[in-house]
Amino acid sequence: MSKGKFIVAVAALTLLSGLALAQSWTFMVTLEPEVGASHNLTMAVTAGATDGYDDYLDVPYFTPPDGKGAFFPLDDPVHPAYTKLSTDARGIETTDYTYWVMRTEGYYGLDPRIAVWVIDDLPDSTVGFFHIGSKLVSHSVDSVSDWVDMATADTFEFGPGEDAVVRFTPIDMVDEEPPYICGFIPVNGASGVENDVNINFDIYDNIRGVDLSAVDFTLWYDTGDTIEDAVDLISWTPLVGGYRATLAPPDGYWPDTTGIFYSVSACDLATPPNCMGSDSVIGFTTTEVPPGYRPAVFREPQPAGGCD
Ligand SMILES: [Ca+2]
Ligand SMILES: [Ca+2]
Repeated sequence: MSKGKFIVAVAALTLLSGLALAQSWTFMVTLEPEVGASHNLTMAVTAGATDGYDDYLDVPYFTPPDGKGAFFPLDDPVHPAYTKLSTDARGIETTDYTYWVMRTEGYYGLDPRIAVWVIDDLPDSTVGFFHIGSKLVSHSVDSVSDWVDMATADTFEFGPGEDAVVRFTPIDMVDEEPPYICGFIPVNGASGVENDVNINFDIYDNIRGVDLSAVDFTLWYDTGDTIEDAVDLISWTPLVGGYRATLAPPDGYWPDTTGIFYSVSACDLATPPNCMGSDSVIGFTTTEVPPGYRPAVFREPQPAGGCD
């Protein structure tokens, strides 16, 4: 290897390790199950760690003689000896939430348990965001209904019989933009549109994706007729980052010389969802078809359907 290539290789390795380090972090939460009792639990993200037990990265927790403590529950069939951790390291995940469940044991008082942390110790916001909530011990993390932003408070109360749960949202998952719609065919305001053309449009959403179950679609004619349940007549074709909608005339042909209108809006799959602020309203007018005559097929040049 020439000296120049070597320097480039070293620079590339340094850059890569810097990126990996940027995503490695530890963060400690202290559980206080009753006045005067405190137990530190450390969550970590680092390359090479897994959801299971990792030698040298996870730290096992063993219940002390008095039976009072706190731990991260672990269910790892490969390492059945370890069911409780005091440091719980996970791998670097950029496209999904990571949850840490924190559980106390040996405390039977009815007062709330308290989780405490230092806001300044939270990993940099360029890494992601942290929320805390609670759930019944027997329930899954999906049952957490309220999440508190850990950058805005430094304590959290949870009840006897409950776990505290920390949720980490990697920065790549943060999505605050609603979907957008484009690629309308026929184009808005078109006239003389043949009576058998399909309606097409594209819905895109960056990051989390379009929630097809939340698409709001209404179809009506300038005769005053509204087509019931028209959204159910749409077929959806997946695109990169979205979907293409195709809607054939509900009765085979659009009515002649009629204004056809539809409105559409959508939300994404973020929690809470980002929804379009207003509906897109599109209209076109169909051509007249003399009885017994179908015009030769001639279509106006249409946009390809992209959004650029
Ligand atoms: Ca682990
Ligand atoms: Ca979005």
